[in-house]
Amino acid sequence: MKLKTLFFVSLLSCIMFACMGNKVKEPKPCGPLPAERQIKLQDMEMYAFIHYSLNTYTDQEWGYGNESPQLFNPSDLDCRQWARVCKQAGMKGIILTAKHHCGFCLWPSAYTDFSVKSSPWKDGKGDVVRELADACREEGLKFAVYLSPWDRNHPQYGYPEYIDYFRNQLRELLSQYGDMFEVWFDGANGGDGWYGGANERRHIDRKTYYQWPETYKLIRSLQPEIVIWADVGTRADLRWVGTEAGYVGSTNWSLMKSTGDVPFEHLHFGVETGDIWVPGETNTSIRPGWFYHQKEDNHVKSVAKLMDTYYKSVGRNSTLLLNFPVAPNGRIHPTDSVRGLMFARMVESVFKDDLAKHAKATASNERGNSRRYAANKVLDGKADTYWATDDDVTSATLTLDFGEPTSFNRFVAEEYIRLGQRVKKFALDALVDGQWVPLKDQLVEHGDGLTTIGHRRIICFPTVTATQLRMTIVDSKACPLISKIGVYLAPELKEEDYRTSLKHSSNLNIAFPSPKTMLIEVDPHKAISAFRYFPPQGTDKDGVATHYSLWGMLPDGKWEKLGAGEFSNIVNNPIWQEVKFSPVNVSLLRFEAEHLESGERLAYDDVEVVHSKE
Ligand code: FUL
Repeated sequence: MKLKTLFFVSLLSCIMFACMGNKVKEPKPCGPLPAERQIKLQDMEMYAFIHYSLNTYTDQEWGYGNESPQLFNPSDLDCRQWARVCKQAGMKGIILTAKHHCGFCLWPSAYTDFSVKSSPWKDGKGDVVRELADACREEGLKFAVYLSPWDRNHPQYGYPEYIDYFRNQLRELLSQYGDMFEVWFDGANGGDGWYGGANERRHIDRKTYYQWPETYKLIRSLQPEIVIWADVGTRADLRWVGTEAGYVGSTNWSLMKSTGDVPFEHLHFGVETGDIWVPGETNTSIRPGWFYHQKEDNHVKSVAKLMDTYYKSVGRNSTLLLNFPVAPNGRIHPTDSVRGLMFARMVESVFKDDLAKHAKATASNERGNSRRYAANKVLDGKADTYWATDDDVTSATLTLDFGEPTSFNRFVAEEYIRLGQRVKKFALDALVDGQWVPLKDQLVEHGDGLTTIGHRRIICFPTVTATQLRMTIVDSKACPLISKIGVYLAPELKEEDYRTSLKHSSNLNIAFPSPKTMLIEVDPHKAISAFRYFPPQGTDKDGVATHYSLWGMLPDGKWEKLGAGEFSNIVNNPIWQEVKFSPVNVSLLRFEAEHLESGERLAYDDVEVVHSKE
């Protein structure tokens, strides 16, 4: 009799316990939520950009729109090589510049002759978009296109008729080449150009001219799952992070405001109180420029630099869009290809062995004391399970006990973002020889501690040997939901590995007779053939020359104009700029800033004069 009672009591408590687990309510969503297409994109983590156009043949970053299609004649164009290179670099898809600002189309558009149709390549019968779309499918990569809204070739750019042209081209691209994962609308808009021979400056209102809401409807009707990228205040799915240097803010909310201006701070850090879900995409090039330039063959980013970029993009709740330029022969340069491969190997080796896997996880609070939301859910490798606290608990600790002294220097955390991005601030401590030691993010620019997590946050710190690791959620918008914690030991990279060998040092005599004029003393006995300008590298753009003229003083004391023009894209990508001219002997160079991005005074980080035999 007694045994029977005991049996029923324990059965009852088992049932009650199980019911309790099931009865614990799922946390409520918090703030704006991601759409399925946005989650899929963030899960891709890294994908490639390919910049290729007439610029490849004119050695420019921005074509003016009057370049001859005859220049497009690659001897060895091989889209399969591009796809292989990108795949082995760990990229999950490729976005191709189907049309850059010069207006030249890499596909035979029915709406213009300014395309591969008019080039000698394959007797005008080729289609780069088709070849790359096929190559991507063969390699198991996703495919997407960049279609520049700004078109410096089109006669009607700036007028309403151009919008029909733009939409017709979009329709062609989005209906003839299969599924696309993203569509990229560059923000460089309006300015001077050829415009069918008008050779003038055309201004547009970035917010209204393109009628984005209508265009978005068209896109969604053609490709419902596509992710729309933009850098303006439109209701896009994905946002620019405000710089092309390869990093997003260490605080990075996947939220934006649906109305109002979009200042740099919003792009770079997201908006904690935002009302729409728009995660950041960090775009940068494996070389200084977006297009191929032979003079950059020795400036391909090092593996250390690429790892730094990875930590500051994928490791900061962003995706990484890494550009591989195609060389004039129609292939990705071997240096870029090998560097990409080494980068992927490094990412793989850092993250292959998760030291947290065999640790024991405990937490200061587990939602409803339920197993479903227990601390060990952060270690089960499943994306749809998570550790959660009770609704009213927005600060809590989660501790990993390794059981023995363990060395590590990387920490990974992921939030269950399907129910919103929540964590505002957290801290990490390691138990070293019985003492709790705080761990700081080595890569954070401002010392404001550890803030957001989102899709994935990676924290890098010098190697510690500890028996336990404690994550303290200091503040969260609602109960925190953490789906993964990982701990790794990466090879330490030395400080010098981070340098990109971009900075030259000159010892020229320089004077400023007026705020926008720079005079440089030159040896008149040595002919020179180029001048190089390295703009200021800080975040404010004061003093950056976007347009210039360059003059040389001849032996008779007269000034000769050696060049004039614009430094394309210098504001977003402040790399070395080169002005080439026929060899000449001069005693002085006069560099005039015809237009400054902001400020009143021409600024520079370095300048160089190239002697004609260099
Ligand atoms: C910029 C453009 O102006 C560059 O040429 C490049 O395409 C880059 C990805 O976006 O804003």
